[in-house]
Amino acid sequence: MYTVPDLGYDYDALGNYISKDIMILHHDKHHQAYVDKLNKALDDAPALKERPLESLLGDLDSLPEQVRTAVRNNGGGHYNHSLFWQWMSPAGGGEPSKELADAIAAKYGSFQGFVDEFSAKALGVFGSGWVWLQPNLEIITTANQDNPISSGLAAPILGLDVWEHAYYLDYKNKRDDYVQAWWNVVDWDVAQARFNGGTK
Ligand code: MN3
Repeated sequence: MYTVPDLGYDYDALGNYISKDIMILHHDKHHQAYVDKLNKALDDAPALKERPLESLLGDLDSLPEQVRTAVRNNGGGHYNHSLFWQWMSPAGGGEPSKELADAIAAKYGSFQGFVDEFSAKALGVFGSGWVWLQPNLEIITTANQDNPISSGLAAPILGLDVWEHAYYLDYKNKRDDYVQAWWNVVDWDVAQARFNGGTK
C-alpha cells in the first residue's frame, strides 16, 4: 500500500509564497487521492505491488491494459508529488551552489537565464502538467501527471507542478505570479544532490 509522505515541514512553512491552505489541499486531498486511486488500481493487478513504482512508470507498456492508465495517472501523481514536496523548503530560494550553479551558468549563460527559460516553459504548458529540469540540464515539460521516466528519460533533478490546483487558491489564474513566487522556496540542496548523485 502506498501512502502520502510527510511534507518534512509545516503546512504554513512556505509563508506567503505558497499558502497553508494550498499546501493542505494539495498534500492532503490531491496527493491523497492519487495514492488512494493507485492502491485501488493495484488491487486489480496484485503482482504489480511487488515492483517499485519507478519500475511501473518506466515500463507502462508492459502493464495490463486495465490498470495502465490508472498507474500512469495516479502512480505518476504519487511519484511526482512525493518529489515536489522535497523540492521546496522554507529555507529554499536563492541560487544553487557548486557544481550545479556552474553547470547551469555554462548551459544558460547565467542563473537568471535559466530561470527565465524554465519559467517561460512553465507558462507554456497548456492545461495541466509539469516542467522538469533533467540531469543533463535540459528543461522539458509533460502533460497531466506524466514523468520523464515514462519516456525513457532520466528522473528529473527538479520539477514544478503547474496544475491549477497547485496555485489557484493563492494566485487565481495568474500562473506567472505562482512561478515567480516558487523560485523563493526551491530547495537547491535537493536538486544539487540529485544532480551529483545521478537519477535513474
Ligand atoms: Mn499537484
